[in-house]
Amino acid sequence: MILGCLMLMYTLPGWSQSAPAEEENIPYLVTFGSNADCSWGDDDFCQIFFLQIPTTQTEPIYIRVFDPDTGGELDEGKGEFNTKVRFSVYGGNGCYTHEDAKNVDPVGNYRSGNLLASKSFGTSNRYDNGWYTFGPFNPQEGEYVEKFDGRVFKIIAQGETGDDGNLYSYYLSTHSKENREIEGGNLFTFEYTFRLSNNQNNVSQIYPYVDDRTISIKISNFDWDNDGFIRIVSVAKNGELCPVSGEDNWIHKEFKIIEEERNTSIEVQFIKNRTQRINNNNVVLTVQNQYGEMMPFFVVPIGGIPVYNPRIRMRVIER
Ligand SMILES: [Ca+2]
Ligand SMILES: [Ca+2]
Ligand SMILES: [Ca+2]
Repeated sequence: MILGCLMLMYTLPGWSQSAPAEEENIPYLVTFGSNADCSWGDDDFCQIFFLQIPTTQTEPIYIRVFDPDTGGELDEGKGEFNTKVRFSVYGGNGCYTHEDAKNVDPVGNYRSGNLLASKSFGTSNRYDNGWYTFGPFNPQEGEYVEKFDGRVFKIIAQGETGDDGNLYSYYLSTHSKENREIEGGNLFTFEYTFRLSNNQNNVSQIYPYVDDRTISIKISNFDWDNDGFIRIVSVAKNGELCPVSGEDNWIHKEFKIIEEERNTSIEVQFIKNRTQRINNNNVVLTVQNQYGEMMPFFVVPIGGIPVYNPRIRMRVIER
């Protein structure tokens, strides 16, 4: 498989295997309790990440969750903290390949596969500013996926009760008490729900992967709250602007994809509003191809960070 080879070849040594990745410059993931108001920035109170483990990894793996409870200084309270969020780890057949697992909305059998571990975290603060570790898991417990030449696990964060925002992050590790990268490992999602920095000079970026069947992409963003700009960078796009959503609504924009952009990552940049300070801004982002299939965001960008090439752009104009 060409795709499999590409995905193996282009793992970036030293890039952090956390979600969000340090290099994405995004402070935290966010999932709200099930009674929250969507206008706070989470459209469905559910976040699904996949963990990609290369076949070369035979030692046990761990998925570590930073600040899994809701109630400390990081988290976003509405009135008193009363929120519970459950984290569940899945492996086995269908955990990734079942189509409901790749859907943007948590409907149908998105909890597909074998449930390997599950824990609900409330407001206790026992893990405030600290780590909870799921595992060890034998890599063989993941679902084998040929195009990754590896196995895939899934972790679902689901708001159970309450109306507060749980901020947290993940680290894929070879160690139960430390963050140690898995060589060639990666994490990806089809719907990225995260907190933007409060720093007005901040630029964050995430990296959807454009496969060889893609001729156009539709980028959707939710509850951007007019916080600056969203720009697209690729080998052929030099910061094309994506329209942004306001409060509690989705905005969509389609972009054509040319041959040179296939089998590369594109960069979606988030540039904070420099004139008006927007604090505690939670947003959701998805990318679909022309078939309406969701496209994955990898925390370690496949093929590396895309660099705009004016010659490719010129060839597009000449065509
Ligand atoms: Ca509350
Ligand atoms: Ca938290
Ligand atoms: Ca928002």
